[in-house]
Amino acid sequence: MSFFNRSKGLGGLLVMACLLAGVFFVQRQTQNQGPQEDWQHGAFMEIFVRSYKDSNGDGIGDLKGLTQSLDHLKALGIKGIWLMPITVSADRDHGYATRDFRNIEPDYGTLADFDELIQEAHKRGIGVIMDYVLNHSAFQHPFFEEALINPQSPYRQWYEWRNGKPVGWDIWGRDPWVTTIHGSYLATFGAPMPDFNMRNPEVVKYHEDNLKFWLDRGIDGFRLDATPHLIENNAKDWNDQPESRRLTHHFTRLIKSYPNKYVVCEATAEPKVYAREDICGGAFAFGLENQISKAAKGEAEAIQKVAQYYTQAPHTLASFASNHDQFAGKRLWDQVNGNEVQYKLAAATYLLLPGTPFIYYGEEIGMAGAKGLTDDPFIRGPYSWQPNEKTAGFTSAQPYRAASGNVSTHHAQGQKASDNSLWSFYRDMLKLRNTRISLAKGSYEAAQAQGQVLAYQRKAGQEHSAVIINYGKQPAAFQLEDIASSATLRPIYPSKGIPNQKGAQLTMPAQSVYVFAVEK
Ligand SMILES: [Ca+2]
Ligand SMILES: [Ca+2]
Repeated sequence: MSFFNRSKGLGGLLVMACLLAGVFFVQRQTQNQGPQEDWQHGAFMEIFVRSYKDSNGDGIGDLKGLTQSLDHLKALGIKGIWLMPITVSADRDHGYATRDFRNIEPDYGTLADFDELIQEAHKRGIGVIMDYVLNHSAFQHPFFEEALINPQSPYRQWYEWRNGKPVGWDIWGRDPWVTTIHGSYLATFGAPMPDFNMRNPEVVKYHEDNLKFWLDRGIDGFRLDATPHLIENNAKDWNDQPESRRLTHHFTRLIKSYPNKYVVCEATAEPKVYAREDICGGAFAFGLENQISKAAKGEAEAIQKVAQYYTQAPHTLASFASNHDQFAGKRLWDQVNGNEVQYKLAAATYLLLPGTPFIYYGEEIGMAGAKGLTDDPFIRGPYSWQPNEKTAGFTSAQPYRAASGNVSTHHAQGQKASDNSLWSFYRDMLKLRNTRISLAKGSYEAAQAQGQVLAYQRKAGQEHSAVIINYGKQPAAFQLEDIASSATLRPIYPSKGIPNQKGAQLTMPAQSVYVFAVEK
């Protein structure tokens, strides 16, 4: 715009400006051409860039490495990618301690690498969302550093400073107030990550501008971190305050003022509420994940809960079996102690249900936790590309973190070469989702849980699918409810169907998954 104004009335220059603007516009259009509308129904892959693929031999994963891996993700049937924080961080690890909200973590590459990733993902019909941390910055963010040393600084009002030290606070067993020589500041997630003062309109504006910065560059949406913690009222009322819900909606509305954008919130307090369109429009289904692995082990009560879940929950929830946080459980491999039959049952459970499924990187190849590590690093290890105990095929050098405990047996190379592998199973489940609209975004009806058998039906337009999963170690006689006697059940997965099936009456083989097209 400024270029155009300056050139006004200058004949040849104006023509050149228009030409340049035209080129720029075309370029921008191509870059912003996002994925198809249905991408928001998944499946997504949650990716920790630091641990995914190293392209330059420094032992740390980076954006170029991920860009080079897009065909690998596409082959699985992935529609979206969630990038854990890729902005400049002080932690140089998970990335949630942000130092610069508008630049790429130097370990990961440059803004040009980001642009290339978005472009290449879009070419493959894959959308990309990134983590955005509203609640706090890094202690080393320049604004906080200024507020810390100078109580007169305007940035003092950008954070939660008190002259004295508030008393009586307890957030998850910890006092969130940190004392300094110039008063104390609030840090819900620990001293290195001071909370912003989200009542300050300047802070809200700052976040709006940062979000727009990435949206204008072509990002397809955001995973908003810790949204129930945006605003604290007092020592007792700090979690999920009405002000935090309103503010979450404010940012969500801004993001969705751009076409075809997706937002998913981390709201452990009330996922079903945050999934509503008037708050976030998407939220992780915390609480469902441990029922999924229990169901996979055949626990009848968990199977009941899984069957009921989406009868009472918005379909805008996002389901998962595990993620990057230990509080959501270990890697699925470690949850089921390497039992691949149970592993597949767990995967089928959440990949075919309503809600947008999020696969945690490495889950699709049966990756175990990192060798010899504990806590969060245990579940955030380098991706197992090849059976190499040292590098895992993740890097040509020494990886920054130990490889997975089962890298020699479970790696992308081997998993993709076998028809019976976990990877092939995930691919088949995603193919069902990607080819049957009823499974991607249809209704959820006739939910049944009988003993260790779960069944439900999903409809979209004329398409009608029935999913039956037997978690038990014995075959089970089963009758699908609400199927017209004139209807036929055409096997979709596996294509052979069930022996001796009579309409809706069937005997489910032990520990099996079946999907049928219900046809008139
Ligand atoms: Ca690297
Ligand atoms: Ca806060």
